[in-house]
Amino acid sequence: MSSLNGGMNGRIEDWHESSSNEESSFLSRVVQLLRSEGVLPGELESNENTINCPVVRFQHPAALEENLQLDIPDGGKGMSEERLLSKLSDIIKGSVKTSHPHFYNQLYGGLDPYGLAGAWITEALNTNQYTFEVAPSFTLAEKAVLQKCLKLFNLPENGDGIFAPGGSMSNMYSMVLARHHACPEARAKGLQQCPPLVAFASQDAHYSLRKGANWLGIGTDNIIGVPTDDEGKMIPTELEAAIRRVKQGSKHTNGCATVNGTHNGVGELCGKPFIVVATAGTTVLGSYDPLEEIADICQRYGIWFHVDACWGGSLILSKKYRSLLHGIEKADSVSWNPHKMLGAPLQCSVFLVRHQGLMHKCNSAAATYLFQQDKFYDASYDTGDKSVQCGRKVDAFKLWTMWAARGDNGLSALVENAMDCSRYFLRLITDRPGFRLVLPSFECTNICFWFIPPRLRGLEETQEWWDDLEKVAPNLKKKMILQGSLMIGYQPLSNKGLRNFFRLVVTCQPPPSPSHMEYVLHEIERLGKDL
Ligand code: ABU
Repeated sequence: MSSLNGGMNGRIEDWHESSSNEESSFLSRVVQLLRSEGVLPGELESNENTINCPVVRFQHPAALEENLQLDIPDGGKGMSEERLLSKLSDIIKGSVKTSHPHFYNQLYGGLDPYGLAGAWITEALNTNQYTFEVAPSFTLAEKAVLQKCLKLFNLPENGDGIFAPGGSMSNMYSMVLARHHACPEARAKGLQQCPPLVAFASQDAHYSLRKGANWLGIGTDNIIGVPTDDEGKMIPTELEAAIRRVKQGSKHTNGCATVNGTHNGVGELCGKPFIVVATAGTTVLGSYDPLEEIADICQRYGIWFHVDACWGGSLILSKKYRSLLHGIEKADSVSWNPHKMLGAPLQCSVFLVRHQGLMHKCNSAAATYLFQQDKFYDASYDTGDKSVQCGRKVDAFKLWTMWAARGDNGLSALVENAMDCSRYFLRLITDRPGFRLVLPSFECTNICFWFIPPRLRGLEETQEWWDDLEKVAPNLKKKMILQGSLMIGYQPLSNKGLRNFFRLVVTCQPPPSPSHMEYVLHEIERLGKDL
């Protein structure tokens, strides 16, 4: 094998033949490399507790940059296959193994092997989801899986939906549809045709709403952060009071509203309430807003009701836990990320809406070079015009493959196993010396806690004590990362006055077990005992 660099001597046919052989052998070697580096699902564990690869081999950015040497020289012929494979091996070694059983750092983790198969197929076919013409099978797969999702969330079967590039975009779809619902003139004439539009979400809601308010010209100050209770759930009476205040154009009397701890700088709060976003599974505490009550308020005031179920929506797959999402069937729109708890390959985010045709009305641009209405087939299968995107990946097929392979029961069993393991961890740390829960109980699979090292136990909890404890999580995290033995996230929650605490996120893949949970406990104690 000479190189991958396209050196062309002799006949073009010979070059084609030799380069396609080289490329296919290269692809096989890449798969072998992924396997040997423990990246592919199931490769990491030889048995329950023997893990043959660290979660991360951390290098500081400058050192990693120096070691990887990723600059591509100008001109030149390109690397030999051997050199490129060695470079790829270094890149993989320098990456976090998010499918490692001890990766609990984010609201995603692990990789469903069937989802990966779906992703590989779509990447290999390399098409665009915008028209039936170029994505016939995938258009139908998206239709089928959206139908299944509408049914799952008990939304009308003649509803609509789309796969979006991440939960933030799914939430933004809800905002643009709600804006269209409240003020259809905005689409053509701009926001100056509308009264000031005001959105409501809990103080613990996701930051994408602020980004959406900026992008859509709503203005971030026009999002009211509705207070949450001690468990992180939106308080319906506070929501209703805020809606009334805005409708009456009165002053916001109890200071400035905040969303996720960020000061909104709200002054005059007069305008038209156009959307309420409830959260089913908040980012940090995993709390579920009371959807039924919020739905009723939205109905009473004629406001669009969106449920951000990006994180916690997967619990609807389980008969045992779906009651947490009661009321979601009344939503105007829902977002749900199978790439989070379920382990669908990133990204896989579903946006669902109960109103047939509204996405098209709101988003259509009718490009005549893509969406010709005189096509020889049923052009209603060209779904791209209801999207804000032109180029769109075939994310639906990843979920289709997983769901087809596992069925409702298989997905439900995975979700229940993740819940069981998170409950087991909760039991392990409840009342255990050195551990303190942030909430008395948790609804989802994220468990939040402080670790109190031995030297800080049994002391009066003064301001200084908390100043000290606040440094424990980042220091312990540093040890985890440098040893590569575990990854768990930490954060403060300033709107609740909570200082740095850990958030352990249990996901469905690779299926966690009680011994994984025991490992986490012992690893925290081992790394934290001298802090
Ligand atoms: N979309 C929020 C996810 C952030 C996290 O993984 O914690």
